[in-house]
Amino acid sequence: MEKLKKIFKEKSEQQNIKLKTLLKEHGEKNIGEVQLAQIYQGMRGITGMIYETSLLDSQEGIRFRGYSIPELREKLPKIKGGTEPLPEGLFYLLVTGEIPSQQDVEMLSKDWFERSKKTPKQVFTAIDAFPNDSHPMTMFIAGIVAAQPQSVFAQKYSEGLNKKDYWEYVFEDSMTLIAQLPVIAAYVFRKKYHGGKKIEPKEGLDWSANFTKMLGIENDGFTKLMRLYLTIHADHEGGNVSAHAVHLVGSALSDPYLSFAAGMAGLAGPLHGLANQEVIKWIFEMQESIGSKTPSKEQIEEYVKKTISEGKVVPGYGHAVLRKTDPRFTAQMEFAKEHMPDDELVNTVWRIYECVPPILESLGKIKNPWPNVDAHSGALLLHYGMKEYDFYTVLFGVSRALGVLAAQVWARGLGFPLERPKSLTSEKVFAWIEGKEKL
Ligand code: CMX
Repeated sequence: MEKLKKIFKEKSEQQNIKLKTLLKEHGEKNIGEVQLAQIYQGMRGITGMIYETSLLDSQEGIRFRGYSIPELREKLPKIKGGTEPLPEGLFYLLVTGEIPSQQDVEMLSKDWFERSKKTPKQVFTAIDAFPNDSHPMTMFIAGIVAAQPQSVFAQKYSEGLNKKDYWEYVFEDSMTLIAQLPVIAAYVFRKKYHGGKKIEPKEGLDWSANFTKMLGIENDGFTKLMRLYLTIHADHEGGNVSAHAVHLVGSALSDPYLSFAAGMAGLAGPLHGLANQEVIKWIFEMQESIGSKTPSKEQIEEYVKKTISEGKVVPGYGHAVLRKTDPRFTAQMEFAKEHMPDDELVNTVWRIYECVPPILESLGKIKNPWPNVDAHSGALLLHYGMKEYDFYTVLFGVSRALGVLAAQVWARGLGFPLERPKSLTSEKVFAWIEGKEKL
């Protein structure tokens, strides 16, 4: 791992020098105005932080270090004879800004395998302590928190750590946590649905292949899907709930275990990562209500209208920043067209895609009627036999670690301070509007 650290050290030192000059020469420039409505509406459109690993364009979608998803599917290393990128390569790219070689990703697979074997025992005890009807995200977060006592950052900080060295121990913790997350996630799966029968990882497998092995779903197609899935869910710039929560909590110098657990608590919300389970639940409810596994366009349209009339959202549609079909949806659709074009549920997802946008658009209030990443993923997972849909957000969480923890290493490398924006009360706002008080 010395190579990765060496590249990061050089790059972050150069970036630190550039940023000092930038702030000295341009620090007083305005980059936007904040309207009163925006602070009441979830801070939409307010640019308020630097997050180095990815950038979201509302029309084009996500770019990881400047690369789009189709570009990464082509450029990132794959296993021999493989078609999908290895998520190890994405992590390398996010940390260094460089496309890794085959050898670089193999080094990461090996390093993560070694670290995965050292998952602390209390992780399993903590997960075991939950009743089986607990949500998998709750158990997953508990497992992450139970792994925290091994934090090197927390240990070194308590001994007295120079701020220049923060990044190195945050990197160390991030590597260990990423390596152990598939173990934690797989154990949640085995405990909740398979009587707690744990499956050990195997030397020589990549991160995704070991994950599917530990889940107990050993199928080449599923592993191929996981490599794509774990790559495309990794990062979506800094303002989404999970990334922002990790960024915020990390800014208090809480270690990567604690800050990542905070991010996962955010991902577990139905308007964010839980939407992938909600999509499948909604489709199953629709099939049941209609009495058909293959509802027609007209039947879907009617059900969509019913959902909206009941004051509910159509899960998997809409986005706070994107204004076009999510390229993560498109990547999954392309995968499905290649590997399962005749799957009934996948075809239903595609029919829903034809029906939902015009209906949402006709409401006249929704800013993005197009599908997001969560609209497609469940149908792919079900195709390979993963029917336990309340587990889907855990898969999202395992992937998200790659982005938010790479970003955390950068945040500490660049010495970002405690995040602490100003808030107001409505009383203060009214007094300001009436000219009685200044803001
Ligand atoms: N179905 C029905 N109504 C929707 C909707 C949807 N899918 N998406 C937005 N709307 C409604 C909003 O509830 C809001 O209604 P009110 O004015 O009555 O409150 C109105 O349209 C305007 O919302 P918006 O500005 O277009 O969207 P926001 O930025 O406020 O919210 C999001 C974005 C994702 C929370 C929202 O689109 C949504 O709830 N989608 C469904 C849940 C989902 O798929 N979430 C996953 C997002 C991706 C991820 O993070 O994983």
